[in-house]
Order: sequence, then structure tokens, then C-alpha cells
Amino acid sequence: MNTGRHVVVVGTQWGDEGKGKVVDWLTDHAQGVVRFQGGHNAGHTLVINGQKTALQLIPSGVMREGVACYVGNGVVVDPEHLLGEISRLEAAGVEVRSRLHISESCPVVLPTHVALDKAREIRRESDGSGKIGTTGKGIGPAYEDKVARRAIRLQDLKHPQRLQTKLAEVLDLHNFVLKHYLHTDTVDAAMVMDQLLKSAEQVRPLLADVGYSIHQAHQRGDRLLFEGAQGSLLDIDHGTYPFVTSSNCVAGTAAAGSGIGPGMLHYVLGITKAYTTRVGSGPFPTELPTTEAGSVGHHLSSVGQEFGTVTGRARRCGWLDVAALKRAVIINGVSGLCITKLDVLDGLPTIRACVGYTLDGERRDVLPLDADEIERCEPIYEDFPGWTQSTKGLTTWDQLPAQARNYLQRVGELIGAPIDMVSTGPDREHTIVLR
Ligand code: 2SA
Ligand code: MG
Repeated sequence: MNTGRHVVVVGTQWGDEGKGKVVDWLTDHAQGVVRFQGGHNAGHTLVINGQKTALQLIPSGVMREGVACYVGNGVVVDPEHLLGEISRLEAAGVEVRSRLHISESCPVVLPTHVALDKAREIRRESDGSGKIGTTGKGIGPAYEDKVARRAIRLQDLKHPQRLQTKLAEVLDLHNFVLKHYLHTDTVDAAMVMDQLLKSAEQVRPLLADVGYSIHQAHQRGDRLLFEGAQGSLLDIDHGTYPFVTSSNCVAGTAAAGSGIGPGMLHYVLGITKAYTTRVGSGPFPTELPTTEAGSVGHHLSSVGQEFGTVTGRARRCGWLDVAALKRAVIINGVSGLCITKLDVLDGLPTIRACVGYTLDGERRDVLPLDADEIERCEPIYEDFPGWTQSTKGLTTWDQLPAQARNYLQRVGELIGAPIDMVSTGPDREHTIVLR
């Protein structure tokens, strides 16, 4: 693909746009892949030679031999999970440790973060404020500690004494909150300490000054891919707050979250599913009911196999929302789009795209910022004739049915960004490149 040297890949919707596949495909021309935000709440599914691999914390580039994998300072790391993911990959014959460079500045996700995450969700549900629908991996509480300047960082694992002092204080606070505010079980501090000291031995050799390593890779002439997790509408600042994740998921974070400058980001590829899905709570203007057999929502959910990679939760499904995508294009500075899962629309007689909303009697062209307003948005649709042929696995633009080309062309115009790539199936080869 004809992009600049370093490419940022971000989701333009609520996550699960198929970023993992696209990053893996682009890795053919890259020497390094960088994760810069999120944690093991991400679930990137890759299908290589028909075999499925789900990655959460480790960059998708790991499936390509010889490609360096960097985990930047913006990522929160659960050491236990990390080691488990490495073991699973190694068991499948993938060499990981020699290629994995993890920033020593990454905040650590602790078992108490998981307990806090889960207990808060239960409380939000019972007090009527409404649960977020988090992945329950402790991601939000871990970022809270980072911002509150009390996080354990991976670099603390190099200093057992310092680690013990800091950890004792943090666990004390967490257990106080669990017991007295959330009225739930506390977590055994000695057990957490032991576990962390044990995983420290295996994690230490992977730690690096990732910003500097990336800078050196850049100077060597390496091509780098920055792999976003979740999606723009889950961004802590720009998403449908408070129904968001706790990190910035937008392209600009690729710089701050990995320790390099924004001038090094040459091209932003926005990944967009040909329809919309969302997992967890929060407003979703184009949502369709998914339970009724024969309905469009059911079609999207079942044909698209829309279930969470991490939690197995059924994803909510609906039509493409162009007005929301316009917002995503602006906040990411999208250079080009990759439309994924086009084949899931095969066979639908009519395909709809939301081109704006009616909000309290007024027309809106772009997704509002206030979640309550989004909740009241009535979508305005443009309809397109569907196609009956299968687009699965097609590799050139000309092979696509005329109706599919028409739909894609119009959607690109409406969103305001060129479509540079189309994905027609989960395999590496199921890809159309337009640029
Ligand atoms: P959290 O756990 O604090 O980040 O949850 C906050 C919100 O962010 C959403 N979120 C996600 N949405 C889609 N995909 C995600 N990753 C997994 C996947 C999810 C899964 O790729 O399939 O397996 O369920 C992801 N991670 C966080 C979450 O649903 C909340 O709305
Ligand atoms: Mg996912």
C-alpha cells in the first residue's frame, strides 16, 4: 500500500472493526508493530491459513516472524496475563520473547484493579446509575491510579524493595475502598505481592526504553505500524462518555503512548466495519434488535459472528453510522479508510447508512458530544440496493458487484475520507487494495 513509512491503525467505531487482521496484513511491509494504549481488554482476532489466534496485549505483528513488537508506555499491563499470553503463543510455536519490548513505564494492572472494576459495575447496576459493561479486566482502575500518580509501574519490578513499599500503600487504599465503600471482599495483599515478585523474574528481561528503541528503529529505516485498540467512540475524551474505556484510543495517542513525536506518524488508517457493533452499554443510534430470526440485526450478528473475543459477550449490531464516522475521521485525522466485513452484507435486499440525525426536532450532521443527546438522536437513513452475489474473499475492486461498489463509493464521499482498502473475509488474502 502506498502510505508514508509509519502507519497508525485505529478503529473508527466502538471497537472490533477488524484492526487485528489489517495490522497483520500491513505487517508484511513493516519491521515493527507498536501497541500504545489499552490493555488486555483488547481482543484482536487473526486468521492465518484458516487458524484463529486471539491476541490481547501482544501486538498483532507477533504472528510474523522477525517483526519486532513494542508495548508502549500508554498500555496498562497485567503481568500474569502477559505471561499467559506469551506461553499460549509459544505453545503454538510462535517465538515471542526475543522480539517483545515492553516499556518499563507501563502501569501495572493488579488483582485489586479487577476486584474494583467488578465491584463498581455491580454497584452501578444496583444503584441505578447503569453499568458501563466493562470487560472486567481492571483497566479503568489501573488508569485511575496512573493519573493519580500512585501506579505501580513495570520499572518497579526491577526494584523489589521499592515495589514492596509502593505496593503495600496502594493495596491498602484499594482494600479500604473495596471494604468500606464497595462493601465487598478485600484481596490478600501478601498473595498479590508474591505473585508479582514471581512474575517479575520473567517480565524483567522484556522491559525496555521503548520510545528510544522506536526512535532507533526509525533511524535504521524500519517501517512501523502503530496498532490501536478499542475504537474512537470509546475514547475517554471523545467517546460516548461515560460509556467509554479509560484510555485515549485516537491516532494522536500513538505518539504520547509510545514515546515518540507526532511528526513520525505519516498515515492514519481508519478501520470501519461495513455496519456497526458495540459491546457494553451506551447510546447507539442505529442499533437493531438482534434476536428475531430473519431480521437484519440477527443477520449481522450471526453472519458477522459478533461475539466478544475477550468475554464472549454478544455484540449489539446496527447499520453503518456515517454521521458518527465523520466525527471519527476528524478526531483521528484519518488519511484513508479500510472497510471490513463487507461480505457480511451479502444477500441483504436493502442496505442502509445513517447520514445524520434528528435531535429534538433539529437536524444534526455529526455525532453529538453528549451521551444523553446521542440517546435521543433519531437516525436519518439513505438506502442502497443490496447485492445477491457473494463478495467473500474477493481481491479486486472490479470483482465486486456494481451495487457494492456504489455503496462503498457513496459511503466514502459521505464520510469525507477515501476508501483505500476493503476487507472481504477474515483471511490475510481476503483483501482489496485501492491505493
Ligand atoms: P473497559 O473494560 O473498562 O475497557 O470497558 C469500557 C468500555 O469499553 C468497551 N471495550 C470494548 N469494546 C469492544 N471490544 C473490546 N475488546 C474485546 C473484543 C471485548 C470483548 O475485542 O472483543 O471480548 O468483550 C473492548 N474493550 C473495552 C467495553 O465494552 C465498555 O463499553
Ligand atoms: Mg476486538
